[in-house]
Formats: sequence, structure tokens, C-alpha cells
Amino acid sequence: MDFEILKLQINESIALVTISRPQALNALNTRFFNEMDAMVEKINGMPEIKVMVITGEGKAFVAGADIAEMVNKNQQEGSEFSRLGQNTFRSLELMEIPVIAAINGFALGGGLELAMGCDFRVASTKAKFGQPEVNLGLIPGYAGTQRLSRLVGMADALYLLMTAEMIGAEDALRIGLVQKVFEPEILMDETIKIAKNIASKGPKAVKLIKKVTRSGYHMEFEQGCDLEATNFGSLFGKGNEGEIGMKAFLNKERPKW
Ligand code: CO8
Repeated sequence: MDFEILKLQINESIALVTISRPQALNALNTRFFNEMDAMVEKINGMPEIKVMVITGEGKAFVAGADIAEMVNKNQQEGSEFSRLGQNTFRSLELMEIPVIAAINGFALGGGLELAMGCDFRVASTKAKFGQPEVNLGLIPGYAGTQRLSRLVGMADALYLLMTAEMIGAEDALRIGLVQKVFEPEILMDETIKIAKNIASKGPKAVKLIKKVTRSGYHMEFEQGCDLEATNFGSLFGKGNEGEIGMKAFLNKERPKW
């Protein structure tokens, strides 16, 4: 597929995907979802890529779903547009490699939902966050009603969803919506540093962290522990990643994965 909205830059083993429709503050339309699905498939087919980073061009990360595209939809089309976005953002969670949102500006509505579909979020001090759907007589449709409460707890989620208040990076950090905040000039360099740090770790272990932590979250505790033990064991044995890492430690060397 030809990409018009998404730009892909490869930096060693890091894939940087930039959403580039700044004239509409990177609002999410059908074309975006089709491109993001194709991008996920493309990166899934590139074993050399160890971390994916998503950011936005201009003053927004993403200012929401494209209101101009949504305005004339009927009920069935509304639900279909919701499922389209839900599936795309779920596919980020299902990628084996970590996905980081680098939030450069507005992350509103569908934009915050995209960020929440990533594994964690780093933000510029200038970023703004909110779920303003109630201002439009809507509710979130890309799993924002589900992910926000899981990430920040029920009361902060309901506060943001019901008031449509836009919060800054400091408040987002305080409630755990973002994990790190940087000055705008250094946001991308610092994000790439975080990505490269993760890329230097045991690659199978990083993928299993994502799989076991995400799958276990929805399981009974004992079932999650069972999943952990099985996958923990899968890293052991001759020539396997755990052996390489542990031997390197004992020999005071850097592991060669
Ligand atoms: N959709 C379409 N166009 C948009 C959007 C959007 N979400 N946001 C901004 N734009 C456009 C503006 O219309 C404007 O276009 P033009 O230059 O042609 O007039 C251009 O981007 C620049 O925007 P502004 O002039 O408004 O820029 P400001 O800096 O003055 O304001 C704001 C920035 C505060 C971000 C403002 O643009 C704003 O409030 N945007 C809308 C935010 C919003 O309500 N987002 C939620 C959308 S709903 C949603 O995401 C639901 C997700 C689930 C959908 C489920 C499927 C059914």
C-alpha cells in the first residue's frame, strides 16, 4: 500500500511512525486506519525491528477521530467506524514488539485512545490530553471507555470522560496516563533513547514481557502465574536467551543475543 498519512523512518532496530496530516491536526479517518493496519503488518514482517514508536507531526499527536468524516454517519456506520478503530488499536497491543506513543501535542478523543493502545506513553511538556467526546454528544468509540479506567483507575477515568477537561502533561504523569515527560525539543531524542535501551535487552524476553503481562492482566491470578512460569521456562536451556544473558553476567561480559 502507498502511505500518504503515515511516514516510516527506520533508525537501527527502531521503527518511527509519524502521523502526518497536520492540516487536520492528524484527525483519524478511514484512510488512517487502513494505513495503520498495513503499517502494523509491514513492521510485523520485519524481524530486525525491535521497538515501534508512534508520534504526530505539527502541534498535535492526534486531535481525535475525524469529525468531518463522522458527522453524516448513521447508527450502523457509527458502530462500524468504532469497530474499525478498535481493531486497529488492538492490533498494536497484539504486536509482539513494544509500541511507544511519543505524544508531541494534543492527544484528544481518538488520539488519546490511540496512545492508550500503545504499551506506554512519553509526552512533551506541551502535550494536552482529554476525552472531549461528550462535548460532541458522543462517547469514546475506540475503547477509551475501557482502557482509560484500566490505566488510571475508575474515578480519574470517569472525571475525564464526564467533564471533557483537557489536562496537561504534569497531571497526566500524576495519574499514570503517561510514564515520562520531556521538554518538546528533546522529546524524540529521549524517546528513541528509551526505545534503544529496550532494544538492547533480551529480545525474546522483551516480547514475552509484553505477551505475559498483557494476557495475564485479564486472567485469574493463578492462571497468570501459570502462564508466567511456562514462558519463564521457555527462556532456559542450551543456547537459549536466558543462558546467554546469565552466562554473560557471570563472566562480566555484555550479552550477545
Ligand atoms: N476532526 C476533524 N478536523 C479536526 C479535528 C477533528 N477531530 N480537530 C481539529 N480539526 C481541524 C479543524 O477543523 C481545523 O480545520 P480548518 O483549518 O479547516 O478549519 C484544523 O484541524 C485546525 O484546528 P483548529 O483551528 O481548531 O486548531 P486550534 O489550535 O484552534 O484548536 C483543538 C485545537 C483544541 C484541538 C481543536 O481543534 C479541537 O477542539 N478539535 C476537536 C477535538 C475533539 O473534539 N476531538 C474528539 C473527536 S471525537 C473522537 O475522537 C471520538 C473517537 C471515537 C470515535 C468512534 C467512532 C464512531
